Amino acid sequence: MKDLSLFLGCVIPNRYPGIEKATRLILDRLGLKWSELKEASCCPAPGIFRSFDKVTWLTIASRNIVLAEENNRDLLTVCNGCFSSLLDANNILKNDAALRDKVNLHLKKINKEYKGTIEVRHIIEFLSKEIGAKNLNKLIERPLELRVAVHYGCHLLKPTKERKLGGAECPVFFDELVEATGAVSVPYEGKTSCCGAGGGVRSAMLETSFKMTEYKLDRIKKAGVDCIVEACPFCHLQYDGGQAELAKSGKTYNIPVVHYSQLLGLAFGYTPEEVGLHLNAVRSHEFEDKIARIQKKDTSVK
Ligand code: 9S8
Ligand code: 9S8
Ligand code: COM
Repeated sequence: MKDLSLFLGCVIPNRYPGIEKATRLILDRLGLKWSELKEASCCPAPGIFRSFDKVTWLTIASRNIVLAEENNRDLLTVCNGCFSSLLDANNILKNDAALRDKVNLHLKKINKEYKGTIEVRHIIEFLSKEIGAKNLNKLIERPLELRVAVHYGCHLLKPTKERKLGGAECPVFFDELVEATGAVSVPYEGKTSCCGAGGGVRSAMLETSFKMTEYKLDRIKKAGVDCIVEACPFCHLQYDGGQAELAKSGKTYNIPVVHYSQLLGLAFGYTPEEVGLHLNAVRSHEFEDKIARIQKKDTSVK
């Protein structure tokens, strides 16, 4: 396995820097060899660029991939959209010589060349395949007694043929990692449906996108959970910012939204502030008190 280049994308640095902090903390704690990918651009966002112009999408994506190739590192994403864009671009460019030539003509103008020497990973599939839920569980210091609604997000699962993660209808790999922290993944209706943000829906049809979010939040609320856990900052933004928006028209949910990097950070004993939960629009003191109580109780095996 190669060392890792961490690809942050746009939403984390601009909106939820706490997710970046949490990711740095957990990668170090896991003893992984990683560094941030310098000079990266937008992946670019798959729902927008890929839908409009294939060669432009592939060229921008390939530049990011080449930056990692130059360091001989695999790309690690912490966003479903970035994973989708970079993984699909990498697969296409590895297998389609004609498109590879087209893209390389553009890259030549900035003295770069796509070679196809690295892999694109997502934090959830990486932890699931390279460490495994059982091993991860052994590293947990503060088992989190929480009821959690896991949101996979579309791009982590689909298209299933390329993701190779065991199907999109009843996936378990993310739930297993969540349960490795001591939490319980609570089933709910519509679990694998979209949060409402992706595919340009949030940008083009904000109202429709919030209707989809409301659909999810109603069902998540019914399940009675302490928080939502996702692994995509765009889903994070949609659930967190979306609740703040919906509250303006009198719909309050007050369900904290937690990226998996933050959840694992909490289970490693980092405080809610250290993993950046205070940067969410929706803050629940009940939730933060619960985490504080869990963290005071020393349950680590001596
Ligand atoms: S980069 Fe630019 S808009 Fe975003 S966060 Fe994830 S998908 Fe890739
Ligand atoms: S779900 Fe549907 S397209 Fe997506 S992955 Fe993240 S944002 Fe939420
Ligand atoms: C969603 C990314 S994670 S995009 O809006 O489909 O590009």
